[in-house]
Amino acid sequence: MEIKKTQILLLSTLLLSSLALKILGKSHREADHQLFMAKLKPNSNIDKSHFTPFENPPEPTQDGLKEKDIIQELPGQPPVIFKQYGGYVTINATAGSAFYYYFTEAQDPKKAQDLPLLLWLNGGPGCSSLGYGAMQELGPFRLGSDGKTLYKNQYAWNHVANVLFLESPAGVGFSYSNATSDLENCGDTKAAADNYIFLLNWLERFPEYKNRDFYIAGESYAGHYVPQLAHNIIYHNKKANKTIINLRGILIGNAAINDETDNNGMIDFFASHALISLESSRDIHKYCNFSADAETSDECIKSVQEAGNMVGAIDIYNIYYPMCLHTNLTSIPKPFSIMEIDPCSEYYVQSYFNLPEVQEAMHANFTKLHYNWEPCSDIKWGDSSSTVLPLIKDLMENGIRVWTFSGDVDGRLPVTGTQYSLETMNITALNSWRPWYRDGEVGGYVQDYKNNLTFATVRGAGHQVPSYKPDRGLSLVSNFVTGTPLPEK
Ligand SMILES: *[C@@H]1O[C@H](CO)[C@@H](O)[C@H](O)[C@H]1NC(C)=O
Ligand SMILES: *[C@@H]1O[C@H](CO)[C@@H](O)[C@H](O)[C@H]1NC(C)=O
Ligand SMILES: *[C@@H]1O[C@H](CO)[C@@H](O)[C@H](O)[C@H]1NC(C)=O
Ligand SMILES: *[C@@H]1O[C@H](CO)[C@@H](O)[C@H](O)[C@H]1NC(C)=O
Ligand SMILES: *[C@@H]1O[C@H](CO)[C@@H](O)[C@H](O)[C@H]1NC(C)=O
Ligand SMILES: *[C@@H]1O[C@H](CO)[C@@H](O)[C@H](O)[C@H]1NC(C)=O
Ligand SMILES: *[C@@H]1O[C@H](CO)[C@@H](O)[C@H](O)[C@H]1NC(C)=O
Ligand SMILES: CC(=O)N[C@H]1CO[C@H](CO)[C@@H](O)[C@@H]1O
Repeated sequence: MEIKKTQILLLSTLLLSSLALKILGKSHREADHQLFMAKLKPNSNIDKSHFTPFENPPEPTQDGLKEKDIIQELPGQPPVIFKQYGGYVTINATAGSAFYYYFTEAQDPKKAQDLPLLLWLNGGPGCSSLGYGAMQELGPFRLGSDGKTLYKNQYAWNHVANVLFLESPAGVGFSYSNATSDLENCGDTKAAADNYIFLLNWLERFPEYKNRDFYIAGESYAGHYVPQLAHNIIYHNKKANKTIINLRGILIGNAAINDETDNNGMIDFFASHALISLESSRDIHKYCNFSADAETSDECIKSVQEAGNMVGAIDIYNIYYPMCLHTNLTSIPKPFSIMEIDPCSEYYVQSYFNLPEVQEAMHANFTKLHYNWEPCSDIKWGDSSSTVLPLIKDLMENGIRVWTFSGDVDGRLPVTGTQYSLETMNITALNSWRPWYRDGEVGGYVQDYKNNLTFATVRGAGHQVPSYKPDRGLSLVSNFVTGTPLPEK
């Protein structure tokens, strides 16, 4: 393994500066930091080679009943007319592993049978799609500061799709394994294999979705999960010479897709947003080489340390947003606005999912796990490709729609990194960079490339785009699933 002290220091100093507060459970900030640390440490034994699909998925079985998974009502929720389901799908009966899913059918029940199926994955690795995606980003409800009251999210993505949230891999949220080896030995390859097995079995339980147009979406480290799962799907469809899963497209936001350009993009974003000095970024570029197997010089380490000291205690996941300074729940919920997510939301969510009545209503944790539900969990990560760009290219060549988007005030996996990554793919633009609109304002900028790749920014959004700009996020996904251009005015 190569020496990558640069990035260790970079990430420890820059990222942890945003961790002024210690959270009860692990937050996405820590999970994200931890993998990068581990991945870059000399002798980490993390395999960074290219992803390979797995070969022999077990025959899917229907080990549960859809009707038993119906969630009558989540504690504290306002009335809704769409159906919600939650429950477990066995992944490996020998190991005793099962994944928890939460499924929200389309808001308009009359449209549910015509709208596509969309799977949402959060990153980390180790972070919960229930805790982030469903409850703080694109799900139908958001939580109040009392940790009990749910509010409607009128920009929920189930306005345009039937949305499936999956806690993955085993050990994340309510998903578990009875074999401790599963928790000590995960990584990109196993996560993608288990996610594929999950889908095969879930579709047995919900057979009406078997031939439905299917999309996979996610953010952050799901920049690995999404193309890798998509790759498994395409691989097995081809191998069987039939459509086992009708994958039509992937949508990834502020996504980790190519270590070298992701890191260079982060430094340039810091500099161009005046979080570090220009001199500091010039030094880093002069002394550091972030490519997969470059050596690290002392000058590089020094320049990175200096940059780290400059950034200070901000949330680099949304560089202009307030930090969470008071983490306590309130007995009466604070005034709620869907347009301004409360920066302490993850504390409210953490409290909510640990309530026994919530777990019961959601059919979660019936095995009485011996640890609490956390927004992100410790999963030991053994393999993490240095790039997923070849997988993305392969998906495009197989006619899969690929949209990648960037909330443009995220400093962690910023718009610059994604632009650099796309540049290295040597793909051909079909049109020029243009603004797109929502409610008379520029929602962001967009450009289309040959073979169904679209790159869009979301103006003013941080790392979790639907949290910060829910209306613009809904525009994005609705044009994505219909395969139509973002509005030109
Ligand atoms: C299921 O788990 C067992 C025991 O941990 C393991 O030997 C086997 O390879 C797993 N099967 C699959 C398909 O992952
Ligand atoms: C895991 O173990 C518990 C307790 O023995 C059991 O109830 C559960 O069914 C097991 N999970 C799986 C997926 O086999
Ligand atoms: C794949 O299936 C199609 C029709 O379903 C058939 O024409 C073709 O020969 C099959 N290809 C292989 C390699 O089996
Ligand atoms: C960075 O390191 C890689 C691998 O050692 C090397 O191929 C590349 O030329 C270096 N880049 C620069 C700008 O020196
Ligand atoms: C938060 O809760 C803790 C423990 O209950 C308490 O000690 C502390 O005073 C509270 N802080 C605020 C700002 O209410
Ligand atoms: C599961 O339930 C047990 C017993 O109620 C509880 O102690 C534990 O925190 C719960 N764990 C999760 C992950 O929900
Ligand atoms: C980039 O694409 C062009 C046109 O498709 C091709 O001629 C060129 O060789 C490619 N370059 C690389 C580095 O792949
Ligand atoms: C669905 C879709 O947009 N398909 C397009 C994918 O890209 C090819 C080549 O650019 C087009 O011919 C398809 O129409």
